[in-house]
Amino acid sequence: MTEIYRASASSNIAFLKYWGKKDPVLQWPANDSLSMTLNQLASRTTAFVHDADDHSFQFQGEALDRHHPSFSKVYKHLDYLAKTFHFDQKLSIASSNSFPTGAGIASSASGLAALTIAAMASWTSSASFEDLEEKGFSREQLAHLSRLGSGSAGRSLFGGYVQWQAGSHADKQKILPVYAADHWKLCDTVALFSHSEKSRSSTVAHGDAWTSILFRPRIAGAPERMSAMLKALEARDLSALGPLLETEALEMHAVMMTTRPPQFYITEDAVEFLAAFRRARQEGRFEAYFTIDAGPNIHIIHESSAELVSWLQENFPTLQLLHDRVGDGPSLERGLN
Ligand code: 2P0
Repeated sequence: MTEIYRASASSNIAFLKYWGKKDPVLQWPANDSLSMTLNQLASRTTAFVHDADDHSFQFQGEALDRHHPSFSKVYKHLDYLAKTFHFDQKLSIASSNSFPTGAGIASSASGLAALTIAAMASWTSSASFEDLEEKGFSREQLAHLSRLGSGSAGRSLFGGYVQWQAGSHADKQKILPVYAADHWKLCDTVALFSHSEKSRSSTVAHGDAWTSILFRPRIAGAPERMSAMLKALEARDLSALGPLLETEALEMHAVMMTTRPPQFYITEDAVEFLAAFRRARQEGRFEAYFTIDAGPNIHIIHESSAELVSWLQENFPTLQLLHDRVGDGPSLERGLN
């Protein structure tokens, strides 16, 4: 019998986006970001030590080797962790997502968070987060290790509302929970406009951000927007948070559209949807606000609005929706294989 470690980590939706890096090697972001960890949109990853020459990785049941273009970062991350902490054993990893990969729901966030937890638990024989902490790997340290795999993954190590602070130096970064999930039970209804892989990976596109004339003014304005968002979050004030969410998402996409090469993630049907959505809100049909990540899907943030759901069903009966809400953060358990 082999001990097997099962980790689950949910995706997170950024309210204030991480876009652009001061240092790509140290994963030092250009600005602070703020996100809500989701509940059901998650990656589930198992890991166990195996007697082999290399790690093995399966995604949704398919074995993928270290040269696979979309998954080489998994092996790279395992190599980094093994080298840093002198773990000699090789791991057998299997992972699956509860949502389509590469379609603008941050699959690298949940994926690299769950991978980091499962791998570190496996190497250190830790049955829980408390065990990991006793062995010197606190939740915040795991968040930083996850961030090195993929920036946004760091925020998925905590539930509720999470801030990633860039700090004055790359090693002064902080990832911390700001409010637990029960502070404000916000929902995220995701309107899926594409299931396909992104044309340009986020990691590559992050590097392009500096070529946009809009990027430096964006970075300069981020602290003020962060303060306003934190204030709205503290007061649970959706009518204050909502417009900030929308401006933030549109500003990030304006940066993306003005880089060299320009990057258009938002599709024509999503633009049409947004026009109808804003009109309906103006008419008082519901209170809800959108945000958009590096993909075409629209995330609608609301306080469990039944009016929103009926409006969506009436007006977009064929549109695929994923309903989620703020979640409590990752889990870890140990079993026998
Ligand atoms: C975010 N995104 O804050 C922003 C909003 C997408 C749009 O973080 O290079 O996959 O692995 O650190 O984390 C996507 O970037 O990039 C992202 P890497 P990552 O969620």
